[in-house]
Amino acid sequence: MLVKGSEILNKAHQENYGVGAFNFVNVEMLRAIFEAADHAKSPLIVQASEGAIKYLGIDMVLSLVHTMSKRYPHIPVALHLDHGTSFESCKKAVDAGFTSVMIDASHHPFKENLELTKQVVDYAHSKNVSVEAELGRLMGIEDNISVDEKDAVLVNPDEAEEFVKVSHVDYLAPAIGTSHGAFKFKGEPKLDFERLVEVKKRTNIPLVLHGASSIPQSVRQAFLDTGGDLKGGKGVPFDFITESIKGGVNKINIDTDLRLAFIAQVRKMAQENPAEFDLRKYFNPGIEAVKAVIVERMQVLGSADKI
Ligand code: TD4
Ligand code: CA
Ligand code: ZN
Repeated sequence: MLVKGSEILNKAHQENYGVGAFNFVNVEMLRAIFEAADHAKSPLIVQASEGAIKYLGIDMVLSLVHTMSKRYPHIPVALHLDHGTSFESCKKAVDAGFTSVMIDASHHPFKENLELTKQVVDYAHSKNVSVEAELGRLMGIEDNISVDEKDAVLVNPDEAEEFVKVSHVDYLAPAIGTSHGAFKFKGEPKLDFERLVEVKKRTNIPLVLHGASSIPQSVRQAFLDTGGDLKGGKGVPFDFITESIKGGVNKINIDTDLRLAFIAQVRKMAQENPAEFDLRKYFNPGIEAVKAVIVERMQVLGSADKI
């Protein structure tokens, strides 16, 4: 059943577990995500970026998600706009039937971020839709980064407290050292958990971890085995994910792991069966691989067996 985002995340916040927010750009990814949630008996957040909406068309996004949520009526699912860049973009998603939107104005000065977030919250709440906002920059941090540099890119807990109080935003993504994609950390993975705990204490709402793909060994190996190039890429280790959830994170954004897992299977099929041109033979192994990644992750997050 399609529900508003805060219905899923407030429960996770009260009971201290994480819910995966998985990006999709096609039927195959969306099927894998729903089939995994069904298997793991987990609540679910599916999210579309503005790029995904451009690729599929917003009408297609809605009809795919409606179809899948009817197919699995026992799964509580929220449809979320990932990294909305403007009021108009968020309004379009709300009007189309999304049940959660993110306004990402974190690159603006604090006051402007707050004003824009407030505007989105006012509109979204009038339509019973939840809102996520972001504070700080998504950027890897290193061991030798100075306190001043850290303060410039990571969330400021005082600001977080004021931001949540004034904006009435439903959940907040505080920058604590992650970034998108496969190249999150130059050296060893490092996150500012102290800052996270402080933000949770001051805000007491569900928090969001962006850039939360882990690139576990199985995903890395499958990608490399088929000739993929990951260079020095690495993800957020599972024990960091667990630690983040302990520190108050409830929404965990995962895209890169799904992309890597899917593409490895497509590439494998192409290499092993050069005469094959039935699309389904390429995509079915991709769906199965993505499903396995998600089922395992739902266990790590603690959302498995919650429905
Ligand atoms: O918000 N996200 C997903 C970002 C998706 C970007 O999509 P476009 O290419 O369409 O812009 C995350 O936080 C995912 O983090 P990850 O660690 O999986 O990269
Ligand atoms: Ca941002
Ligand atoms: Zn993100």
